Amino acid sequence: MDDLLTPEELGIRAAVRRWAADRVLPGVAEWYERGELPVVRELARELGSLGALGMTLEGYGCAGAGAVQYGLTCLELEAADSGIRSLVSVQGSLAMYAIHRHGSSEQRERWLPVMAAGEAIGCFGLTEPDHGSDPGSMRTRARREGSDWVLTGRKTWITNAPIADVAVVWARTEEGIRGFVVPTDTPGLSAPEIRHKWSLRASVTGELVLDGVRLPADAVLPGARGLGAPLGCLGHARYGIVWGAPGAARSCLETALEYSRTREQFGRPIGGFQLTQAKLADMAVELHKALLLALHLGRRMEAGSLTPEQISFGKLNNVREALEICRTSRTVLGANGISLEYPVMRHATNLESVLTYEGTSEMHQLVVGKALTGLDAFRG
Ligand code: TGC
Ligand code: FAD
Repeated sequence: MDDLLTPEELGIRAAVRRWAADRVLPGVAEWYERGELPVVRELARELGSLGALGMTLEGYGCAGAGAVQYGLTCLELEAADSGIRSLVSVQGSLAMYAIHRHGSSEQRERWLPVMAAGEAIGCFGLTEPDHGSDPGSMRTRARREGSDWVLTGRKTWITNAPIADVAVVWARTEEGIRGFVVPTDTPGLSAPEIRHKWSLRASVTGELVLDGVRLPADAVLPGARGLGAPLGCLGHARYGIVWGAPGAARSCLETALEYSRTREQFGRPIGGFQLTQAKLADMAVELHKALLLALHLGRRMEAGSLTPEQISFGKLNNVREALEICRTSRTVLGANGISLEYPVMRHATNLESVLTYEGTSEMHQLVVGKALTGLDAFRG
């Protein structure tokens, strides 16, 4: 694929890979085991210096990079750990993207420069305890009191919520679904952490509990009206996952390949057995197909012609195949495959979340199914 990338794209890929090798790989297994991301603020600032936060956005201290440069960044971050790519996706593609696309100039000036620098962390609250795949049925409400807005409800499974400085919260109003920019120190807002996860353990996840959170009139995102607004932000984040998931798969395949050359059974390296080679060959084929698909979608995004259905096609294929590669790599490592001394099981368990968040694989099958048949099957 390198022949299809520009020198600038190759340079960004190399810089992010170096950063991840220096700053993530040495600590990530321990963070994962502890179920913590203790250095998250430091990492966020460093990612800001790399230009990785709100990377494709223009102005406000953002890098204004191309879609493929952003994709390669996601690839290299997820090759280290999906949790780090998640941090960047939620900050840049969800929270910053929502403010950049739908915010007032005051909201942009207030939040985007500090978020691009990694000085402030954002989160994006769409999912609710009773409404995940079907966010259009959300119950969180924003009602007017004089010129103020008062928000009541509960969001759950929100990446970064417990450490966020600002939350983009989606709520039902008399005018339909609207988005709100909520500083997390606003009275009535709390963000308890969700613990005991067996996936994305090096990522902070929590709830957003909104108990009569009073906000001034200018907290609403003026440009966001209807469910299409949050779903449009999801398109951008899903695109990042199309690139990121093959990064996790690449790390697993590289590990399995190296292991197959050195691990001996029955007097020879296991890589010398045809059954192992069939696994390695199939994994390499699927990985490179996924990368070429990501690149194709990236070029379409740069040309302004990428559709939501094509993003669903990419997310469905690339996460599903990446997870399969991680699971197959696990078998190549035998018992060592389940150890944290190798990255394989960590990536495999991470991808179980990636398969579910940003739209489950079933939702993306239904989006593609609707595009093929013209029939909407979301409601039976
Ligand atoms: P539907 O009637 O189809 O659409 C409502 C309006 O939205 C528009 N639209 C989109 N716009 C932009 N991009 C998309 N992908 C869009 N999909 C739909 C649509 O045109 C319509 O606009 P308008 O103007 O006509 O009103 O809505 P529906 O209720 O039937 O639902 C469709 C469905 C199921 C595809 C949608 O609800 C969906 O995508 N559900 C999945 C929910 C989801 O992905 N949640 C993710 C939460 S965030 C997250 O997981 C972050 S993890 C981050 C990390 O750590 O990396
Ligand atoms: P449900 O919607 O209850 O689905 C359960 C099962 O039913 C799935 O297999 C689903 O595909 C299937 N199903 C549902 N409807 C249909 C149908 N019509 N036809 C066929 N099958 C169907 N959300 C945010 O808003 N912000 C975040 O930052 C965020 N971060 C997350 C981080 C992690 C680690 C995780 C795990 C989740 C995160 N989420 C976030 C939530 C995520 O987006 C939701 O989990 C996801 O959208 C699915 O919703 P659900 O879990 O409620 O599953």
